[in-house]
Amino acid sequence: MTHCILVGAPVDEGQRRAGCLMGPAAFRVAGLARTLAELGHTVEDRGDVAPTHTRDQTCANPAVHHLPEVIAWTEALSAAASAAMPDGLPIFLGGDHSLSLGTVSGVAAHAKAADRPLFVIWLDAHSDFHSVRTTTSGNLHGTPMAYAAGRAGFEPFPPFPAPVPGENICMFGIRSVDPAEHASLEETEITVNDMRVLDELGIAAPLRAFLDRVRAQNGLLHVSLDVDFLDPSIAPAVGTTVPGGATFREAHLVCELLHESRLVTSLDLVELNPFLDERGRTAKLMVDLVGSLMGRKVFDRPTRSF
Ligand code: 4U7
Ligand code: MN
Ligand code: MN
Ligand code: MN
Repeated sequence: MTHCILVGAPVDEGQRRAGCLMGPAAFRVAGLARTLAELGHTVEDRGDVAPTHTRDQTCANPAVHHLPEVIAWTEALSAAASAAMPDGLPIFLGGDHSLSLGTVSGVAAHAKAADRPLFVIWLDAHSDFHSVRTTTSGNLHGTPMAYAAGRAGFEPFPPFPAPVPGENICMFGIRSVDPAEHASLEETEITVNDMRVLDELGIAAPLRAFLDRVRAQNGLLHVSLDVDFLDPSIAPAVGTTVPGGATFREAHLVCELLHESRLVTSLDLVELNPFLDERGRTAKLMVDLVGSLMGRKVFDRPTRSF
């Protein structure tokens, strides 16, 4: 039994297609709390975070938009995340992926205080490895993984509390990487399991290998699930569709293995744009995946020793 803490993060300013702000409401309507309760967990809904004030920040890259708003969200969500961590397993309901600038900050601050290493699993079509300087779209939802890794070029943002070492970061589902992200990723130890890797090896072997490392180091594990990790044919409610994504079964297997590991300590659900959904199917699929991540299974398997 886990104490699950729902934290709404209706962030829309990290990209240009309005609608992600309705995400937290859609997750609630799709039955997230009920799904968790039916699995035997306790659920506490802390409502939606709201940034209190914006300051007049600027940066040298003219493409960047909504910078003060995204910084204000980062500060508010970082505080909400570090406050929730000691109390249970926070599930952050997005909101676009710029919310992870804040959630991973707060989780990293908590990990530092607890003197435990932080590991991050990034389930996404994109690597989100731009800095504020390199982004050409100016959409800050393309930057959070670089911020958490301590990459340079985030000057207007608060310094990241405890950068996550590259060896502690593992990406899955990647199939859209911009040249500047590519160059920068090459200089890191981050494991990028792109779709080619998943096609050849399947998702289980590389995921287990990473989970083994988290366990060996008694790490905290943050999982960030972007809707576009999934193939757009099963998850249409997203602004940045990229063909060739994870299938229904692959996504469920990831979640089942994550549950079996018992290692996950925080979770982002991001980029759901309910305005683009078809009768709530994407919201329902995401809730279903959380169900698998939190213990729903058809049969008990003898737990494989990791
Ligand atoms: B998401 C992109 F150019 N790289 O920077 C950019 F392809 O959170 C996409 O993963 C970013 O959905 C996608 O705008 C951010 C683009
Ligand atoms: Mn993303
Ligand atoms: Mn993405
Ligand atoms: Mn997106």
